[in-house]
Amino acid sequence: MASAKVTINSPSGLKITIPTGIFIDNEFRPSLQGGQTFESVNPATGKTLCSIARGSVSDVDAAVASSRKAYKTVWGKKSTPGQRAAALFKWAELIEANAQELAELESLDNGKPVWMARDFDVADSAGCIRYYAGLADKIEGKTIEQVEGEKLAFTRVEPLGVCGQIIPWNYPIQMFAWKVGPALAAGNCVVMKPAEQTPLSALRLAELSIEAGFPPGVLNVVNGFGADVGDAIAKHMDIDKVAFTGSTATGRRIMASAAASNLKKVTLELGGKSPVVVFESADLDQAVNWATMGILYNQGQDCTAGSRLFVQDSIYEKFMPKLIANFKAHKIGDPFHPDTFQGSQVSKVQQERILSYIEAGKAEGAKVEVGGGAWTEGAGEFANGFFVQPTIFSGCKKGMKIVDEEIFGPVLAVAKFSTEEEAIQLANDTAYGLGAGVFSNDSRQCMRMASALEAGTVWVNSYVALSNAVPFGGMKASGMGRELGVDAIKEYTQVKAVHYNYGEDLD
Ligand code: TXE
Repeated sequence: MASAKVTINSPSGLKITIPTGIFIDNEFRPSLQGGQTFESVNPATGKTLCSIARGSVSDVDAAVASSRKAYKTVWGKKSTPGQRAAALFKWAELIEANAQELAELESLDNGKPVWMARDFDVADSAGCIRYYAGLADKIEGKTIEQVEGEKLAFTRVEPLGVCGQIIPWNYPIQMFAWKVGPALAAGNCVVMKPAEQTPLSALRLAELSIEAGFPPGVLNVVNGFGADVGDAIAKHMDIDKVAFTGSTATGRRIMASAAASNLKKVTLELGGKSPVVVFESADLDQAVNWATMGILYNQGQDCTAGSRLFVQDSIYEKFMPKLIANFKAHKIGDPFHPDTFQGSQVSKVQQERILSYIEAGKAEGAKVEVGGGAWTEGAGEFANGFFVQPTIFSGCKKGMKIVDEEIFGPVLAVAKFSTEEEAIQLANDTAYGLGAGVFSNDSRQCMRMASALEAGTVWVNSYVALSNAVPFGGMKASGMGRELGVDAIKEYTQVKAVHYNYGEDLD
């Protein structure tokens, strides 16, 4: 059985105490299936961090019943926007007040550098929740004047009800915030399933949500595995919407389960194989810096990772040595060291998956310019961690696995192009459509590219940085629906039309 709380001794000296149970009705409980548990591992050392409750189908049923009750009695139409905003604002404040502890917990569970987790993941998550707190009282319908007779038509924008949310392990706190922020602000109740690789920060966020003042049942968190907890959410007959971020294969399964059960609404944020195009007029040093950040940020475990780089042939020879030097300068290793840019991959499974792609790249004839294997040299106490060297392949072509498939690691595939038309053709030649980058000092060319690139987000002369106010999501096989910005509210509300007759009698 999961103990109620566990204390993790952080390398910084901080003692981090978290609840370990399944979070239902503002309480942490053992799993209904025999109190079963699972372990969470620190990927930087390979050592077990702690053991926590492992949810089952029965726990999902209990969480959904709790959320449905809260929706009908205290949240949804029984709450005011002001109440929802107040709890969200308070939660954001508590997240900021606990930023260092949350960042260390995230780093221990995920492998990313602590400074990155604190200054970006945690800071942006508090900002995201605050953004949606501010939107809670700005959700509006409209009146429609063009109706015949003495009638008025207007729309109400209403919450959906109970939303299931299934998130991945690459940005555990941030994916949590992106999903719950708009859902709760709009009046929905949530059953959240964190990824089994990174279950810990969600437990602390849930604990803080009690202090923030959310009534029991508004937010429930069921940790566990995809095949049972995730699948039960996707198939549930009393969940009104499922929001998912993860692999394209799992996204397909979730959509099929939603269709086969109660036709719940579905939004999907899936994988990518995003292109970055560098034209000859670009500021090369800036393009090198952003392109490096675009693939190495978060150990390359980013759905918008700029994993295909296209460099105009006229600048290729000047560009590549700068890029290689930049990769070599990135410090890899101890996630608690403030100079570390690249920590560990999230798990052994992911490390092995990335290494197998690197081997495929070599076998298929691409040239390794830098990196090309696991990082072990000088690893010291991190020798059993799941690190991968920042790797660049040149001479990459369509048909190679490293060009066609999402690697989700610090591996960049580089190719040359000569004309703008060719760059557009190469960039769009993928099933995915999540992100794209263009570097050029020709503003007309930048605008042409922003229009031509088939991606939900196009960065011009930058890469990877997002804003809570700007919609984010995929075209093509990268998914459907948008997160962040006002657009995300639309994904958590439904429009009801009201025809109001104030004078026309029927004889
Ligand atoms: O993903 P999964 P995995 C990509 C990336 C990575 C690959 C595999 O390429 O290498 O996916 O990662 C839950 N029903 N991305 O296997 O399986 C699971 O428990 C319902 C890109 O970890 O998609 C977890 O909570 N849920 C991505 C979540 O889905 C299920 C981020 C994601 O896991 C389920 C992560 C099921 N049948 C991986 N099976 C991005 N877009 O950012 C699993 N899950």
